[in-house]
Amino acid sequence: MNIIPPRINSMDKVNLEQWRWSLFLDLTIKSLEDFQPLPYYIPADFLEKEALVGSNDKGFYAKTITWGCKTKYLKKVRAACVQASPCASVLNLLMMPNEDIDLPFFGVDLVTLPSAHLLALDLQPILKNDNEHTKKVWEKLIPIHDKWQHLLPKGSEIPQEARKFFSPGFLWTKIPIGSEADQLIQNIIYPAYKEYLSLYIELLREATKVSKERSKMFSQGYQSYMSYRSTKDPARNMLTRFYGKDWTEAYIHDVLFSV
Ligand code: DBV
Repeated sequence: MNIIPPRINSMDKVNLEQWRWSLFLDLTIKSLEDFQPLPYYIPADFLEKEALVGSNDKGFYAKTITWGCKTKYLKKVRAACVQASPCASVLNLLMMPNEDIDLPFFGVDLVTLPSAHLLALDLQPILKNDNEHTKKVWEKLIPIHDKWQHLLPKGSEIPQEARKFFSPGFLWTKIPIGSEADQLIQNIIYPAYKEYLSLYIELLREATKVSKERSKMFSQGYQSYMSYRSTKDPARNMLTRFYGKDWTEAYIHDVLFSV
């Protein structure tokens, strides 16, 4: 019998049967290897969580694993990996730079639901109206976005109040479940992901420290982003259904979007 030991460290392997997004996470972890990644503390109840949802004969297991690391310039990289067949398969990834470094967030939401895939990729600005922060990123990001977005169905409208957290290079699509979707994920989403990630890694290599004054401004943008993500987390209902309110609120506020 193949017994998998419990995860005790945020960088321990993610073993999730049937999980759709392994290639994406593996590539991400590999891309960070050059930056001497280190684990950081995540309480055991969030490193790995499993629950039986519903009654025994009609129920299913919902498992969530959190992978995380930090590097010199990234105070936190964390991946929330959810497998709850037949309900959901999710990779939600966020790379958070130190506040005294001029870098955007790397934000990813790859979500498979029973009827559709919702797929989001972005290099999200910390301060959208700060030209010095955004220009050098957008110059390189927008061509990548334009290369792939037109090959995908459109996603739903993003609410007005949320737009300040997205870049003009936000790749966003909703694709009905089926073999065509599998092709699009393999032939469009995966190569697009590779290019978004490579750009982020290139920016990370070139990243520089900012002045104390700019760092203060970044801190404010940071707080505002985290507060938006934690208040509006679209996974809240799903996670509450799986694991209850207390676990979910602690996960969202203290693990996923804590500053
Ligand atoms: N979204 C999260 C986290 C998740 C997660 C931490 C742990 O921020 C999953 C899991 N996203 C998730 C789920 C759904 C969505 C939807 C389960 C489906 C919710 C449902 O239909 O019940 C992108 N994700 C969405 C939506 C958007 C995004 C716009 C649709 C919301 C809606 O229509 O109600 N999330 C959003 C985004 C980033 C992101 C742009 C960053 C790139 O992470």
